[in-house]
Amino acid sequence: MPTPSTRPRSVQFAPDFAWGVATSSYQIEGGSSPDLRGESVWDSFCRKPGAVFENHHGGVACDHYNRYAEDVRILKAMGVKNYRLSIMWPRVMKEGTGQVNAAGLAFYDRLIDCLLEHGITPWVTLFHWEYPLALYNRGGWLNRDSAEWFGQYATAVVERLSDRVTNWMTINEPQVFLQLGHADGKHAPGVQLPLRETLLASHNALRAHGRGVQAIRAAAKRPATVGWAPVGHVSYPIDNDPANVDAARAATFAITQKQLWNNTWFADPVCLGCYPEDGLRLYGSEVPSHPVADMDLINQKLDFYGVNIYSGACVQAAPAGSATPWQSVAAPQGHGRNTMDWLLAPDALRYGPRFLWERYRLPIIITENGTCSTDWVDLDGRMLDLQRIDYTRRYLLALADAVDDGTNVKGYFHWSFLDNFEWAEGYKQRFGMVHVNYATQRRTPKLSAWWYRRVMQSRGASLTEPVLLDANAYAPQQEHADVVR
Ligand code: IFM
Repeated sequence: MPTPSTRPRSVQFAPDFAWGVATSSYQIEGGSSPDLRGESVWDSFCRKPGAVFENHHGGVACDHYNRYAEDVRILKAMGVKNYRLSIMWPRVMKEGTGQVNAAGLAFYDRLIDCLLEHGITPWVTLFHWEYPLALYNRGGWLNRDSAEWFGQYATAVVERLSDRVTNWMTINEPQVFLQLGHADGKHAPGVQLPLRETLLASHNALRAHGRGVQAIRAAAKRPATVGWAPVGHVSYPIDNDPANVDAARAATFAITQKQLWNNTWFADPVCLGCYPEDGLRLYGSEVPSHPVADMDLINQKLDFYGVNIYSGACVQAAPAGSATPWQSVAAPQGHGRNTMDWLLAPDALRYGPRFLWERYRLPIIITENGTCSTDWVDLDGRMLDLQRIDYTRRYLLALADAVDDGTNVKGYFHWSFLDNFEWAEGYKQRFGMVHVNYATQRRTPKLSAWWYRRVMQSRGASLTEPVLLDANAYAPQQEHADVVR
């Protein structure tokens, strides 16, 4: 552990590979006064004392609502050509359904126009966890109408933006908002429902995904490229011995526990039109019955499989007669971990995309990958985030291995562009390539921002070069001056 990767001696991603960075609305926008938008479950969750680290909330966050033009200039200086953002449902419809909030859609209009003026292609996610509070009070994801409510919202967004936006994602990380939010109570809405109800909520969220795809295809003014962005829950092999690779594949697609941290309970219905047999057996009578037509709704044709991969679990083939064909391989003592305690596991980005491509035959886009730290700007005004660079370099080299293995990977979005509100961790964890001082809202691109610029410009070729410690080596000094006020 981990696999001594067969690193290619030279790396070169395809010319049409989509390089980018990602954010989400509540995590960066601010602009939260009642005249600007309605409330989501995250607004109310953050008001619960102790729910979020030091009672932080996203009321102001990075003030991107007011500073988006400056942020787009930074994206441009970083050489970013693709930007994944999300739309906040209660900003578009304060009550979640019915009347459209003109000010809300106008904000996304301005943002999209600004991106396009700077030569940056928007990739838009419709749901990154801000479920409208008004609809939560009507049953939330437990209410079957959720799918239709989401469809109406999606239609309003697509009607307005699809003359300029062609890349769409429906829902982000259903495993997280359903398991952490509805079973563990650690994310909004902060409830601990029994398995039967979390499975019902999951089923309705999947129906909403399907309804969202339909809405995008029906309302799009230009040909739409549609995907989603679930968590990639990856097991990877200790080495590339075929028996260990088979074991890792089996572990990646298994459901072994009565909770939602898995791939197939979500991806099989979306991509194959059925719930997986092992999940049906394990969850048993807890699985809510549903009309057959629900699967047709969920199983809409997608153009890509977006996936968010940060870490993974190392496995090897188990001895014959074991309960499962794989067994865990413990990380060596002191193995790299980030400040969220997530294990460094670059080979998750080699084998995760490969296994998903093999099973679902949809082009893969890494819609999120990155790491956190507790960065601060040094006395010389620099932010030398060498661990983020090394993490990203290792993962991108592993992704290059995936491509060499024959995996159809079409893009990579680093999480995140800006430091931002990291949900229950508040502002403690910093995932950005650009540091944000939340007291002054000053942005300081970290060394990783300039390093990544060179990676994107060289289509990955620079990944095999040693890392330089001077931002000027990656971007002309004037460009730093332009974005650092
Ligand atoms: O910040 C989150 C993001 O909202 C969803 N994916 C994981 C990121 C890091 O935890």
